[in-house]
Order: sequence, then C-alpha cells, then structure tokens
Amino acid sequence: MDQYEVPVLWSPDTRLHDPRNEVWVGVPTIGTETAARVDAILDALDGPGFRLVEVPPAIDRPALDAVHDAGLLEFLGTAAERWAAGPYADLVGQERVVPYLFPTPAMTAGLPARPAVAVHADAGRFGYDTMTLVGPGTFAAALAAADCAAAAAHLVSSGAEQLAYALSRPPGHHATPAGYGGSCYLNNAAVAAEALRTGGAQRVGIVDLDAHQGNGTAAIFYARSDVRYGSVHVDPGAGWFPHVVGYAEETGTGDGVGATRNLPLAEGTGDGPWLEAVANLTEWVSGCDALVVSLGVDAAADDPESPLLVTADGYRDAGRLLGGLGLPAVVVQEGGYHLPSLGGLVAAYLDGHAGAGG
Ligand code: SP5
Ligand code: ZN
Repeated sequence: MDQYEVPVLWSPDTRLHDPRNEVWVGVPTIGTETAARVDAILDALDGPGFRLVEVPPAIDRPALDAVHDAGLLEFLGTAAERWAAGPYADLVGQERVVPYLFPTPAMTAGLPARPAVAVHADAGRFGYDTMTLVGPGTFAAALAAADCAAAAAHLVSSGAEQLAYALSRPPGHHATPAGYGGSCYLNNAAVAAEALRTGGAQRVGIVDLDAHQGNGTAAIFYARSDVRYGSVHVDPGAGWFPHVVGYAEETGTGDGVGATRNLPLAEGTGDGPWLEAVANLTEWVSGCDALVVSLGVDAAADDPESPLLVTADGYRDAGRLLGGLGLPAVVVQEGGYHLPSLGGLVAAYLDGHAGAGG
C-alpha cells in the first residue's frame, strides 16, 4: 500500500514575525519563537510521506472574526505603525511594542478603562504579558499562520484529505478572544475548529499536546458545547505558564459545562503517563465529527521551555492514538523550540497519525 501523503500547509509570510527579544522579569532575553522554526520543520517534512502546499493570503476572514474581537484585530493591525510613529526607538532603542501598564481591576477599580492614546499604555489592554512583542511583520505573519490553519481545515472539510498539517507560526493557543500573549497573537487552532464547524462538522474535538495549557483556545470555547477542548500539559500549579489557569477543575461553563478537560502533569513526566493522558483525551473526543490537534512539541525532553520528558517515540504513539480515531483531522503547529529536534518531533507525530489510517 502506498504511504499516505500528508499535505503540509505553509506560507513564507509566517517568517515575517521577528520577536527579537522577549521581556522576561523586566529583562530583554533572546526570543525563542523564531522564524528558523519554520525552516527546521520544512526541512524535516520535505520528503516522502509529505507534500508541501503554499497557502495564499486571507482565505477565511469569517472564521477569524468568529474567534477574535474586532478590537484585538484592530490593535494588532495598527500597533507596529503606532509604535514606529512614537519616540521609542530614539529614546530607548525599543523597536517592538511592549506593554507598559495593564489596566486590570487592580488599576481601574471598577471604573471603565479607556483606550489609552499612548500605544505603550494601550498595549496592556490586549497584550497580557511582556514576553510577546509586536513588530513590523508580526500581524502579517500571524494572519498567514491563521490562513494555514484555515486552509488545512478547508482541505479536510471538502473531503479532499482525511488529514492536513498546518505549519502555523507564530503559534496560537494562548491567544484569547481579546488578548495576545505566550508568543501567540491569533488562535490558529480555534480558526481551524471554527472552519471545520462551518464546513459541516457538528462537533469538533480539540486535543492540545503542547507542554503548556492552551488558555486561549480554552477561553474561546469555554461556554460552547459544540467544540470540546482537552489538554495535557505541565501543571500550572507547579509554577508554569499560563500559571493562573489550566487547572483540572476548569471544565466549562453554561452550555459548555463538561466540554473542557485539563490534564495537568507533574514536572519530569515522561512518555508513559503522558500517553495515558493522551489516550484519555482521545477516548473523550471519539464521538466528535472532526478533530483538531494543537501540536506543540515542547513537551519533548530536549525542549528548553518545559520540564516534561516526552520522546519522539512518545509523539509518534500520540499520533497513532489520535489517528486511530479515523476522524477527519487538522493538525496545527503550536510550540517547540529546540531547533535540532523540532522537525523530527513533528514528523514523528504526523507519521504516527497518518500510519494509523487517520
Ligand atoms: C506556544 C508556546 O509554547 N508558548 C510558550 C509560552 C510560555 N513561555 C514562557 C516563557 C517563560 C520564560 N522562559 C525563560 C525566559 C528566558 N528567555
Ligand atoms: Zn508551549
């Protein structure tokens, strides 16, 4: 039997975002979510079993508008220009949008927070951390990443493919309806889920394998019963991003009660218990009509951003579990920061998924 060829939806525009620095505890550190990640993954997937497909721009704006508030899209679309028009480069050499204050209830104390005229003060209305900077190419890259996810969903919805992989970058699962953070600007996996719904799937299951809980995706679907969100991740209660959410007690609200499942794991967890959690989520989404996998590979042992110890074989087995469902599936790239092993981990997952007949 011929090996199934997995379509790899990608766009050169995803390289346009250059974070340069991430401001961590007040100090600029070297950004880890770099454009080189795209090329590391392309290199690993440029061969038998995969087919590269370049995605044209702006293919599903309705899905994006369904996922995000207009205010966030407007801010991200104009922030870099506003910043460049300000004094920041000359005054302090800062060429990226960095929030200066956060208008949380601690500041506003019940008063309405007005949009700030100064962009450094306005940024905290949408940006929720200091790690996730906006530069000249950020919005174009984020749109291209969302386009890759939408294109993958369209391929699957049309019946042309049973499995499609979106090489989305920057990643998306920390982007909330009205907020960006955690190296994420637009929620690519949510765009894929929304596009699958519009394309005819009554119930979509999202399984998030990134080392960090996808608080953005969880928030977007928290009150909905038509999209299940399940995540296996390092325990935020042990001091890991996103720190304040991602706990097992969060199971949905309103119509969405029971449609969110968080499976936090202890630092140092390896393949065995991680795969048990993946199997739990696999069974949980088995009644859905379509599947979205948020494929972060930062749970890998070599990754600098998490303390989980999953191997490439672990990712391959996760692919076998989820592919074994036989559901139409869109796999969307999330995190993964160890350039030497990144591409191989993605290939291992996709190989397992496709090989399972998915
Ligand atoms: C999509 C994704 O994987 N986002 C990662 C979000 C977590 N980032 C938290 C980074 C914490 C600081 N890491 C060390 C900083 C030194 N550069
Ligand atoms: Zn992550």
